[in-house]
Amino acid sequence: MGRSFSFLDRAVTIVGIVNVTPDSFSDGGRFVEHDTAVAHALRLVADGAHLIDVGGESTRPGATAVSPDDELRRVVPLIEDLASRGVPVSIDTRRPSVASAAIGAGALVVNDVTGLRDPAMLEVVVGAGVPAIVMHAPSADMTETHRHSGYVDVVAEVVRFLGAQLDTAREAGVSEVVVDPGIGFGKSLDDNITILRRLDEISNLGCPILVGASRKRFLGTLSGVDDAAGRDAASIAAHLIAVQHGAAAIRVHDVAGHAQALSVLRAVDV
Ligand code: PMM
Repeated sequence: MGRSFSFLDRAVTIVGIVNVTPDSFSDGGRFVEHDTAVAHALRLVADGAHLIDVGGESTRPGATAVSPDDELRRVVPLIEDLASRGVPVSIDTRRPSVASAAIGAGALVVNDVTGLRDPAMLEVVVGAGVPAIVMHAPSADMTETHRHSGYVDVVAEVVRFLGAQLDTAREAGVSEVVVDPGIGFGKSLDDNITILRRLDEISNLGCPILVGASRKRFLGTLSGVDDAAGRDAASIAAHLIAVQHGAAAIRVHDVAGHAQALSVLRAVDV
């Protein structure tokens, strides 16, 4: 189709989240049905999303495992539908087979929460010539990741991991890499705060940074809001801080709220 996506085309890329999982922690699995998911994605685009991140497997602590076939069944028809409407889509998956099918269906970006650890995933990304979001998680195994605690220096560890994955990706020929510190993935409240505070240190890697804090548990702890869907104001605060510290992309549920907040930031903070 000749379409492509680059994170370098605008100052801040707003990535809108569409989870087609029955157990997503933050939107309660409301978007499992195809038409509902399409309508929601189109709403996010109308609200100002530049990219729609489609995921078919929840990575939250204790989430039920999804078979590759189920993951494919959830994401492929949705991506086909969105791509046919000209909506730029990223695929949020850890599985090379799902990434490959999603690209075949029209996805323009691969978002891998295991940070391209799997050589087969690297091969898919290089073969398709698409940008990759490379996220830090302490382990490729999500149960292990959520059990992890205790960094000597969380930012140093995130920079070390992302730097190594970035070198590997560049050597393999990945066209564009976006790095992501993986807020909430095997990180304590203090770790998440430290990452936001010291995000500038990740900029030294010399590629765009994506931050995904939207509705996450640490924002519930900080704000006292138990219901994830009620944490949009806290999410906006976290993402504005991230942008001021160098983030070039934010992954969010409430696109309209973030677009509104960014318009103010853009006017004041050049
Ligand atoms: N967080 C979640 C899922 N995928 N991808 C990236 N790149 N960064 C993130 O922080 C991230 C992600 C979990 O949150 P969700 O259940 O709200 O999607």
